[in-house]
Amino acid sequence: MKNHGKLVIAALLFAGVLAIAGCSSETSNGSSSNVLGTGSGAVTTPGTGTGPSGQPLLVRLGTDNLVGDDPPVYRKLWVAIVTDTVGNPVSGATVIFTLRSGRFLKGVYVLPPPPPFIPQAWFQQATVLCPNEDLNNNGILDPGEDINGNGLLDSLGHSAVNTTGMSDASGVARATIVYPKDAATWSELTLVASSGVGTPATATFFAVGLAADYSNLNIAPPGDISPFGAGNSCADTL
Ligand SMILES: [Ca+2]
Ligand SMILES: [Ca+2]
Repeated sequence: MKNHGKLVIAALLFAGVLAIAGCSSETSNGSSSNVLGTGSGAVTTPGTGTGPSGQPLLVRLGTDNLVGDDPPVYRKLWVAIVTDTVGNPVSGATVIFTLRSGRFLKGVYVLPPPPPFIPQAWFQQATVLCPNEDLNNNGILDPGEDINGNGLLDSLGHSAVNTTGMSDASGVARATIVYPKDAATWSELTLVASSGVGTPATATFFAVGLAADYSNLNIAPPGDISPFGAGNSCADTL
């Protein structure tokens, strides 16, 4: 019981990080609406590679606080910055993008405590943070990996990314990650970017949601119940 309490507290603290908000008026699909993300909490590692003429490259991943609103999916834009070893852009480098699924949260969204509590938006009440079942990251269910016993790897299959991007004159190659809205804030992803031969750059984060989708207290937000369940154990699908 004591351990369970600690888990809940840890998950709630983590969820609090996800609830950071900002403002914006730009979208990726041309429409004009609030596209504020709910915060990424991303952890990134730089990468190395080789360019079109075999020269050594540096590759780093980054993003902003926006998310494209294209119901029923979100489109989250990341960029790989491709430079030579002294920071000058390298154009025409092909960057290969892949996605790995990570950990996932169970829980529900609840109404916020009354004012003066802020923000007055749907509040993520996570019950447990579960490990990625794909222990060896091969995308295949291997013996011993199905912790919750549903015959599937969790949390695979909630997102997609374009296969490649070409760096432009500023050294920018773009990756658009698409996922259904109800996976936002519950699923962790790792974006991997490689170019030529080297160590790929990575960014690990929980899929962000659009703040406006969580701000109307009269309308349930997407993923009001986590697609992974609302129980407090990683050993079942409740
Ligand atoms: Ca596996
Ligand atoms: Ca499973």
